[in-house]
Formats: sequence, structure tokens, C-alpha cells
Amino acid sequence: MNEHQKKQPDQVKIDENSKNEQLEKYREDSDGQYLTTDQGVRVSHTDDSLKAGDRGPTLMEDFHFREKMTHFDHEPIPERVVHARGSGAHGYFQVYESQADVTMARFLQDPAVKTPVFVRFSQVVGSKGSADTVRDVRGFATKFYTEEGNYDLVGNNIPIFFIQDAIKFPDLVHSIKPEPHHEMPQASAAHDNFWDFISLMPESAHMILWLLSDRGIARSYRMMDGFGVNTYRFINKEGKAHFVKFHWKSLLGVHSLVWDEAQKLGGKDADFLRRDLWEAIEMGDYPEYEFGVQLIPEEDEFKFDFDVLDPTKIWPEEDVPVKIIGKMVLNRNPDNFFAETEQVAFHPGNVVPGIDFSNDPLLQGRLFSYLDTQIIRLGGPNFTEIPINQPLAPVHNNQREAYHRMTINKGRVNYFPNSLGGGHPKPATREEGGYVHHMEKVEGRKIRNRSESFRDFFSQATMFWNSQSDAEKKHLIKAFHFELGKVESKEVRERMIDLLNKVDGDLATLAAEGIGVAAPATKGGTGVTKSSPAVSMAGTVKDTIKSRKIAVLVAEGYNHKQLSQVMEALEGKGARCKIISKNMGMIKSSDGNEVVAVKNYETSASVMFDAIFVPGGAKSIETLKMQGDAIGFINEAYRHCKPIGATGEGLDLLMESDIFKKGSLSDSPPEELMNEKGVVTVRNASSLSSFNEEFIKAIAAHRHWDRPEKDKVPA
Ligand code: HDE
Repeated sequence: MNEHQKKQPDQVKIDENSKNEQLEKYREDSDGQYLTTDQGVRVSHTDDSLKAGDRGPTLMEDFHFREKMTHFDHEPIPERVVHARGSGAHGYFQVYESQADVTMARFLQDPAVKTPVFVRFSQVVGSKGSADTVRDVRGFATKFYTEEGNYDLVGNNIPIFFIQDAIKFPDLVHSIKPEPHHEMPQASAAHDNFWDFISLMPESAHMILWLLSDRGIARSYRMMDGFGVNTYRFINKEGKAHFVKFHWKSLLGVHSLVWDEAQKLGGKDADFLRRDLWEAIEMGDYPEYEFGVQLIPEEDEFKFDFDVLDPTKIWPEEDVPVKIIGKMVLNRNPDNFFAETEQVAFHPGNVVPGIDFSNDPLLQGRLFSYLDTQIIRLGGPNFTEIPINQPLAPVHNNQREAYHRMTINKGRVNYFPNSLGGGHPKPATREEGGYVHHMEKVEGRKIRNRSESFRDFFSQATMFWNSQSDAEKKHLIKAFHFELGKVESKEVRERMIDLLNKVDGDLATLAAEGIGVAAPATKGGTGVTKSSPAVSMAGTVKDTIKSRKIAVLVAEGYNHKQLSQVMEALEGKGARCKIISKNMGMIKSSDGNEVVAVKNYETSASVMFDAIFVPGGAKSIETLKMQGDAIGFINEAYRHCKPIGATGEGLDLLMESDIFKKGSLSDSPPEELMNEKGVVTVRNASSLSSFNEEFIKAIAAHRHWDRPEKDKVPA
């Protein structure tokens, strides 16, 4: 046995903390330290450059100045061409039970193993500094640091895509990004170029319905589902393949903003989604998502009325059930945004044995694009050595050199085959964990063509429309009024109505109404009557108020007993209450107790909260009644269909707002407990347990879309 053969391949055992431990080697903490140059030389003075005389020119030999300024000059790196604005978090994934029957992927075998993950959520269109709450698809990309190497599931919060073939991606992205002559609008699809393109791309019909639905304005990254979109393959030990689609299902349900709210948040808190994720993790409200798979055995490939390779189609969950196989928990914020969230590099081509690709032509193109883009974005092929991108599995190969090489490869051999290195690093057999591509038989003539089986562009779009609740349909129509209303070219607007008429005649007629275009002369449609309840967000509401944000409006003289009893009940169920008042600071109650207002009207607004509570206290309410901002909170929350609770004299503030007058709830709230469309009140507040129960129910429902006359209430 020669020297080379004595060495055994590295073995890794991974647990929840493995990635954290790996990153620890790279962390820097300046606490208690001296300021130094990049060379480690201590700096004695950093407020003035080195000059020839007090008023003289700066000297070249000022190495501290030159180094500091040069580093600063080179700080920006290219932002991602799409998904530039995003936010990341660390966590772990755990499978519920072994999936050995369908895949040999090792991280899907043992429920005892917690595989570390890093997730980056993103908006697609806007640049890095744009607002979070714009209407857009949201990215949901997960890097699993598995024992067998990194596996990336690079998904979105919408299960399908605009186009069927990757070659159209540059056109799609050019059309949706700001127009090239004047660079407007930022982070929005509402402009001529985009709708011009879409009106000429009928395959996008299904996707634009999803985008203009409430899924396009997520309430929180924590409250949205994720989808792998493309079709992949699971391969088991025997080499048997299943087509697979991946799902993340939020344990908080899927919730959205309303459009007016989304737009206001763009100004009030452009970081709304980023902050929500960060704060939730800091407070221990860890986002959780269950992992699901839809599986179709290879032999059933042609048994469906859609092509399993077509990324503009869902596999309706009612036909191909989602099997829930594990859970991901996000429990740690990054230490440094740039080092981790900005430099993380995902790639759908990063797979492990047991996961393989399909011939989905969108996926095939993605397999090229991601590695390519990282090379310009991160400055060369060694980006895999950046700590956040490093696998936990050991790396041994003959890839060497290039900019910023960190690894110091030992030995003289950098080629294969070799004898001088004992033939190492050596390829592994399938049994030894070597990745073996699925031996799919492929045959065909070279041809630029779209398969006939991809040409049904409208049936599933109709199914989506059929599946929406009344409220969701109304929001969709309004979204078309906004998006197409911003289009200057009447011809484009007309072409869009023609396209929508192919999906559904009513949809086209209602959309035309708001945008100065004649309704279609003949109502069209596909005649599809099928619906898929799973695609409606209405069915995802969970019975929980965990981590919902409640604004509590108070002034001097508020009723402390009511405030504390209600807050205790809400926080007991996991909600987060914040006291809001005209001015920040200590507020005294009628009985001498105190609370701290953490926000004033300038730094808060109803759009930042999920629900509003107004405790009684005669003096407090008299003051609030005089404050337009307090009334504004109530009106706006009503208009945005949010739960509103009031106890004791708190009811009088509601009376002062427009919700009973113009909102036409019952003329005035009764003395006893009332819960009308999410407005929960009780004047006699001697016992609040039934009030709390009803208010919690109302908050769990999230929004009360069926409020009468809500549009008459100003907001
Ligand atoms: Fe991407 N996409 N994409 N995409 N994508 C990128 O890679 C691309 C598509 C997705 O947080 C880029 O590193 C092509 C579908 C996410 O870092 C780029 C096509 C889905 C992210 C790229 C698609 C996605 C990206 C830009 C059509 C859902 C952000 C920066 C064939 C399944 C990942 C980067 C992160 C990012 C190419 C379509 C998801 C240019 C060519 C479909 C979540 O490589």
C-alpha cells in the first residue's frame, strides 16, 4: 500500500449548528480592539489626512488615507440583474420521515438530522434600493448545506412562470424593468413596455392572473408559500424516477396586503418586509414552512391534460396531492448583510444525488444562467469559497487559481488522471456517493420549436379565475385597472382585453370597464368550469394570531384594566402589541398606572399593523376624538378590512370615525358584545373574556373582506 492509499476520504456529520460554526472562523469583532489598517498596523489618527503643513496638500505617502479611500471606491458590486432587493435568514430543515422510496438524497432520509439552511427572499423587478411592498413575484431561495454538498431550491412565491422557454427571459426582464429611455417606472410592471410584451405573449396569461392576484402583494415573507416552479426528478437507490414539484407551505397561512396599503407602506416603511422578517426572528417568532412534494411516476408522464414539463402550468393539488415531508425553521438573522445576504449565490443546478432535472425548457436555461451571472456579480469563479457559499461537505478538485483564491491546495498534482498524486482526488462510484445523472433516453432532431403539448395557454388561467373568492376576484379586477390604467397606448390596453377575453369574458369585461376600453363585443373564454380550491388564498387562513401586530391607541387617562386585560390575552396567543399615542413616552392611566408609547403618529400608521385596539377611559377618548390621526387609524384600518376592537368608551372613538356612518355597520354599536365583520366592541367592560375571544377570532381571520360600504370610508 503506498502513502496515498493510506488516507481515507473525509467524512462529515452535520447538525443544526454546523454552518454557524463554519462561519465563526470568518467573523470579526472590533469590540475592545485598536483601529488598524488592512495590514494590521495600528492607526494613531484617522480624522485628518497627512498633509505638507496645516493648510498644505495631502501626501502620497498617507497609506492609511489611500487604503481607506480605495476600499471605499470599490465597495459596490453589481446588483443581481433580477431579484436585486432581498433579505436573508439562517435556519434548519428536518425531514419528517425517510423518503428513501422516492429519493436517495441523504438530507431527506433521517428525521434526526437538522440540515442547516440559508434562505433569501426577494422582490424580482426593483433595484436594490427599491421598496419592499411593490406588486411583484417574491423569490424564495433556499440553500441546504447537506452532508453530500449544497442543494439549492431556487423558487418563487407563485407556482408558475410567465414564459415557457428560457430564451425569452431577457425579453421578459427587459420589458418589465424601467423603460430604457428614461428609466421609469422603478419596481413596477405598470407601464407600456411590460403590457405590450405580455399582450403579445399569450403563454403568460396564467401567470399575470397570479401576479395581479393578492399573491403579488405579500403581507410578510413569513406568510407566503414557496414553489420550486420547475419540474425536477427524484431518483431512488434503484434508479427509479419520479417527476417532482416542490412546495413550501407557511405555517402562518398566506396573507396579503391591500393595494392602497402596499403603496402607502412604500413611503412609510420601504423596508416593511425586511423589517418584519428581522424583527420576528429577533423576537423568537421563527418563521416556519412545511416542505411538500407533488410526485408523478415517470411512466405517468402523459396521463395529464397538461404537459408536466410546462412551467406555465400547475399540477392541481386536487389531482396530484402535495405530500408534506418536512419542516424548515428560520431562527437566526445574518451578522452582516453584505457578507451573507448579498454574497450568497444560488443556482438551481446545485443538486445532490437523488435530485435531478427534467427537460422543462425554462429550467434547462436556468441551469446555464445562474453560474454565469455569479461570475460577473461576484468577480470570478472562486465565489464558492465565500463563507456563505461554502459547502459543509469537503471540496477536492483540480479547479485552481483565478481571482481571490483562498484555498491553498497542497501537492504538485492538479490534473486527472495522475499517478503522482495516487490518482487523487478520485471519482466516486454511485455507491460511494458519486452523482450519476439519470439515464433518461433522449432522441430527436435539432429543432427550434414549441411542443404542441405546450400550446394550451388559457385553460389553467380560467381555472385560476374560477377558483378565486369574490373578494379575490374584485382585487384582481382593481389590479388590472391600476396596471393597465398606467398604460398610455390604447392599442396595448385593447390587446390586453382581447387576451383576457380568451381567459374569461366576465374578467375581460370588468377589466375593460376601468381603463377606457370597450368591453369585448362577444364574451369569450375557454369553457373550463373546473376550479382548484388550493390556489385561492382564502383557503389557507390558519386559526392563529401568532406574531400579528396590534396597534393600541391611547392618551392620558386611558383605562389600564381594559388595556392590560386585552393585551395580555392577545400576547398570550402570540400577538405583538404596540402602544401608539400622539407623543412617544410615558402615558398615565385614569388610575395612576403607566404604559410607554413606543411610536407617535409621525412614526406609525395603521398600515403597519394587522389590527387596532382602542381601550376605554373617558379622558383618553375625549383626547383621541380631537386627533385626526387617531380617527384616521380607525378609518384606514376599516377600509383595509382589518380587525378593530374597542372596549368601554373606546366605542365612542369608533362612533366619531366614519365606520358606522359611511361604513354602514349597524347604526351604532350595542352596549353588549358585538362582532360585526371584524369590528369587535363591548361597552360594558366588566368582564372582557368573551370580548377577547371574539377579537382573537377576528384577528385570526386576518381581513374582513365582506365589510359593507367600506369604499365609502376615507383612507
Ligand atoms: Fe431566476 N435568476 N431566472 N428564476 N431567480 C436569478 O441569478 C433566470 C426563474 C429566482 O436570492 C439570477 O443570482 C432565468 C424562475 C430567484 O439570490 C439569474 C430564468 C424562478 C432568484 C436568473 C429565471 C426563479 C433568481 C439573477 C428563466 C422560480 C434570486 C441573480 C429561464 C423558480 C436568488 C442570480 C437569490 C435569480 C436567471 C426564471 C427564481 C440571472 C434565465 C422560474 C429566487 O441567474
